[in-house]
Amino acid sequence: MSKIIFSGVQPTGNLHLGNYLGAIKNFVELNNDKENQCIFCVVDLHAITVKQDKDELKNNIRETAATFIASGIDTSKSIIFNQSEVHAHAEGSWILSCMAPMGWLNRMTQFKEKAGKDKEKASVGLYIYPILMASDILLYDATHVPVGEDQKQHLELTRDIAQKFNKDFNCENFLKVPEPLIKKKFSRIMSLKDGLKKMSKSDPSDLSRINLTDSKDEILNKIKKAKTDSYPIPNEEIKLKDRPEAQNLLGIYSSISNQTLDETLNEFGGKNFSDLKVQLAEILSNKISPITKEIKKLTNDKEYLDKILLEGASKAEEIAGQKIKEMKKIIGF
Ligand code: AQP
Repeated sequence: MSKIIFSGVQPTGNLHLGNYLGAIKNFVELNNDKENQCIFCVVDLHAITVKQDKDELKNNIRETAATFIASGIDTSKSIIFNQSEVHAHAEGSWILSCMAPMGWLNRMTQFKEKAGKDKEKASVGLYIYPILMASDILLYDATHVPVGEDQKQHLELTRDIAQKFNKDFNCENFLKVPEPLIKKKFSRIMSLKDGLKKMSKSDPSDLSRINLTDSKDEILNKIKKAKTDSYPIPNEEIKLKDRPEAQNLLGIYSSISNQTLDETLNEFGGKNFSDLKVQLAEILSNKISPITKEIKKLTNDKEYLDKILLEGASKAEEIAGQKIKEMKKIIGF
């Protein structure tokens, strides 16, 4: 059976190596499999769960679409669109909000992390963010959802919501229960400054992440300054226990080189981090620079990007529009 793949990325700027290795690199592999129907969404409705600057948001939407294309997603095969152009996403989100119990949402760790100590001031949108995500996925009958490890809990919630809807309305299998596609290894890339913190767009320190728009010199400088520890690189994975920064750099090297951690440890075991850093900066530059160049070229052609997004939205609308119609009928509207 062919797979229907759905995933999204927020247009919140600073797309980084974590987004690439955790998600976008997988999108490209899935796009390259002829059997798959892939739908990749710039989730701008999710982005506004925290305050956005109007002009920056517009640019970030285009830049996220440009990153998909520059990384290798073929728009003649896969659909790329932005969420706010397809009304069914917001409508579906409301319907699903009315069936998802608060208790399920209260368990979501991303909300707790992002809302921080002052939960009272966090937007309601941030709280129901995972329901919009469920709506995105379920409207396309997605069979598989490629995401980084940080989104695992939201996908489990999506599965629960789909099952509850089908049960509540006695419509077995109407909402398809999707499978997460999360890489077993290197699915959470950590900050270059703190191996216990996720690499993230909103980290105030630019040195904590490799942006997909960084120059070779910036990559070199960031890798050089990346936190390590004072022990040499071990030969065995077990000896990486309690060494989060070492694990992260070796994981990044393995992931970007498409090799196992064992192979990386064979290559660098016994050496110093300075040796690893030289080679890591080089391979990162070689892999990322062509993408960076293409992102820059594409973002200069706004008309082209807008056309791709509009065409994608029209194809997405055909699928999601039909599903929401059926969903409303089931409910009794
Ligand atoms: N550090 C990461 N490692 C692996 N995968 C990651 N992803 C994000 N960070 C990492 C995956 O990238 C996809 C898109 O994520 P997003 O658009 O939700 O963005 P984000 O980077 O998590 O950024 P936020 O939420 O805008 O910013 P922060 O985290 O700074 O508050 C997803 O598949 C995600 O798993």
